[in-house]
Amino acid sequence: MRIVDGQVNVCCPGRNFVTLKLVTEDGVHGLGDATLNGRELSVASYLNDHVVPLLIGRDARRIEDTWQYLYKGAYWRRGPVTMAAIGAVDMALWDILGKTLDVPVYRLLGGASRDRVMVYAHANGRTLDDTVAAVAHHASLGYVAIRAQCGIPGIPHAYGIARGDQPYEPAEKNAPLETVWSTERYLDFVPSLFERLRRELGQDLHLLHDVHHRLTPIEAARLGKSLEPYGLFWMEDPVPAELQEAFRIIRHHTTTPVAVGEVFNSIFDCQQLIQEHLIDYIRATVTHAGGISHLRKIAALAELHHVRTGCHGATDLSPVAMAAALHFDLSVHNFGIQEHMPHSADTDRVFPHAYAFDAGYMHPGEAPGLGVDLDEALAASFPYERAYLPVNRKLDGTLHSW
Ligand code: KDG
Ligand code: MG
Repeated sequence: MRIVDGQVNVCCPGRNFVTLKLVTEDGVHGLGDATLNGRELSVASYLNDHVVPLLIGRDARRIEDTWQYLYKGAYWRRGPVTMAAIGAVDMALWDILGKTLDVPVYRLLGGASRDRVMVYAHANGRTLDDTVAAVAHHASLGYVAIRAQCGIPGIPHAYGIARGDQPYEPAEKNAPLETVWSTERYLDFVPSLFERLRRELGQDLHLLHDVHHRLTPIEAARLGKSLEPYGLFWMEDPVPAELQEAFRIIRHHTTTPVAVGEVFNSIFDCQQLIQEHLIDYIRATVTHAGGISHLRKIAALAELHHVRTGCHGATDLSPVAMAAALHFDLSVHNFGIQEHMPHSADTDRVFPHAYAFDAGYMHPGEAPGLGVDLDEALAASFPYERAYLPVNRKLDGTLHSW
């Protein structure tokens, strides 16, 4: 079953998406998500100029061999651009295999380990009142797990807070938004949010919070300790994770569970974090961590060390990634939770899909392959628009980690 064609689609139905489509000699096609928020065209070029020509004529069933060929054969290993490109090829090949065998991909991954996938919603507000109302609203939609982010008094544009009545979208058209940050104000304020959420909404909801790499290890330790009374499901990305051993400082001081990994692109980014039990949830995704094949290896390492999965699922991952993540989530034994930010109506029309949400849980559906398609004619009506993630500065003007 030879690959005879490969095309890269770039479209912007509200935000940019890069989608790889591989076609076999039998006319079967598979899709992979290659979206790298703010650097989309670099992956499109990597695929078009360097990867697709190598795939023509290869056997589409040799998924692992193709993965190794692209990873080891490049000489320049890892990195977000390379791994997003390899991830897209991997997803597309699993999609083709499922369609060829007429089964959903999760059946090829060992079958369902659970009947449905618990997801968490995003709730955010500019004030405490708004945020409590947003969490209550998402609970009324059936979500059993909700991430809460609140505006911080004295910090305009705190991370994760929607502007106006728009759904939250971090990328800005044309040039990055420059925001300011005060760790002192943040650390003083955040416990009051979770104190109110528990007081008004009770103990039953799983509550999550994303620190977005903003703290030093000892600051993160203080935050985790101050949030212990509110029993968070997790504290996400407390510090930038380039220095894995820094997580030991957080671990020494707090029992608040730690989640990390949405920016990781290989097992080597989390090897120490997992093997030394420094985290509780690994958030690497199918798109940025080399596809379903590589993410399964990360999950297998994590399973040995009592670490569960919690895949990134923001709207800058396309419905193709969402579908692939749900097949992975349903099958992998040490699944923890899946992030769910609903896509815009335009995005859902461009990518018709079989997966569905019901009362706080999702399922990938029973369609063969990944169960998602690309309406290329509709996608062409939403051309690419340059966009960037915000840049973050401290009050004194120096650049802060994202
Ligand atoms: O591209 C960056 C976004 O995906 C990121 O800002 C979202 O932190 C995020 C999350 O946890 O979903
Ligand atoms: Mg995050």
